[in-house]
Amino acid sequence: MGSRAGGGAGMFREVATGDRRALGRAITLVEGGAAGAREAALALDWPARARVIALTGPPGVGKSELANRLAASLAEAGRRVAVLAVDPSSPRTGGALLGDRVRFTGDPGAVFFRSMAARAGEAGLAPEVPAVLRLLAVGGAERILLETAGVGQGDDAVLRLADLGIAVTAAGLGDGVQAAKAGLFEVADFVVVNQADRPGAEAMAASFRALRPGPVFLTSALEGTGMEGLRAAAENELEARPSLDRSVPAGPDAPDPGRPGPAIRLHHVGIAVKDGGDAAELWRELLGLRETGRYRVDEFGVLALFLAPEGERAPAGGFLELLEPVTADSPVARYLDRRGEGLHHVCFEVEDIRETLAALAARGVRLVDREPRRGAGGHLVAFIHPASAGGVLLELKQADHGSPSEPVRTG
Ligand SMILES: Nc1nc2c(ncn2[C@@H]2O[C@H](COP(=O)(O)OP(=O)(O)OP(=O)(O)O)[C@@H](O)[C@H]2O)c(=O)[nH]1
Ligand SMILES: [Mg+2]
Repeated sequence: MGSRAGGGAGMFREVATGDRRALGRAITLVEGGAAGAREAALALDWPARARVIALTGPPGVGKSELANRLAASLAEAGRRVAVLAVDPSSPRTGGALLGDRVRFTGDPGAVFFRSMAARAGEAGLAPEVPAVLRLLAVGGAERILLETAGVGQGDDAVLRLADLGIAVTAAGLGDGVQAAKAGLFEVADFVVVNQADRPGAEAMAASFRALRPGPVFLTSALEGTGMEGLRAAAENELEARPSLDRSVPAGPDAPDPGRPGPAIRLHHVGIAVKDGGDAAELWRELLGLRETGRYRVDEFGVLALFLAPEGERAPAGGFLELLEPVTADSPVARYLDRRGEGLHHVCFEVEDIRETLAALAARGVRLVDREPRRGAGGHLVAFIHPASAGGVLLELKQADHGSPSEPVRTG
């Protein structure tokens, strides 16, 4: 595939030779908003060898330190590495390769470090980030570590730029697990509990393991422990999964592939089960379905496990949802008592759940919920009575148009 806009290769010809000063200058041009620079960088072809690992999480948990350690570990394993820290509080390194604490015995030329100011008050990522990533990739990096801070809305945007998303938190961060429920820690591929040298790290890692299906790592970036395991797992995961399709640039400038969505689509089929783990194993053996997320939904007294075909994190054809009751008065517990395991409900996503409920009520449809309730992942859902739906318990869910790469956190 050739460059989409002729200027890209020309303006940044030297970057592709691996010349670091040329790379530094190119990034400065993009960062400074030089005319045509961002477009030219975005027009460069993404080299297939280059993969992006995002490190994101609350301020001060040790992301920079961890990025340095991981970069050193990758470089010692023979990778060419770039670190891009998008962070106002990142120390200006003045060209230093790695933080002082990191003793690095590999080829000093193997790591390129760059920090970029995050624009104050701007939600999400600076629009320059996708262009700078492309320059780093063209400049020869095989692994690009992208560090960003934050826990609020829009943080998961960074995960859409990455082949592998790592959410970092730290022991002793009191509300860490609470914040995790908000989303970032659910959608990240890996969770790292850093500062394992401090009390409470093990317990925190255990709570994350209970909360999410993906791997959870304990590290001390200060002492350098846990790094080899993290590096090896990251490399394995990158090997196992296909590269992001970067033929269309992602990021703030990219068209949102989730909008506009269809007015209505099948989201999942719910199955009542006695034991979610056993049922997940059954479906894995039967059809190779994999768990993409699990949620304790107190509103309904259930543990909900979402399954999808391997490699699909937001299957267009819908999920399978396994519902295991966790309280005796859960509707699913009553269902199991009466009818045993089996099909429980079908869920469709709709554009505007309140509007749909009002329209159905106006037509005399029997609703279980007149007002939406909070289902798995905090999404708005409502049930329609089987008496009005051909004997099927029907769930409606407010569509959220998550990007295709983002697991849908819902029930
Ligand atoms: N005890 C301990 N301290 C750590 C560890 N990792 C980092 N720190 C310290 O925590 C502080 C913050 O580390 P950074 O790496 O700057 O954290 P950060 O997440 O990048 O912070 P921001 O970029 O400001 O969001 C520093 O003083 C580090 O030395 C660790 O594993 N254990
Ligand atoms: Mg930092």
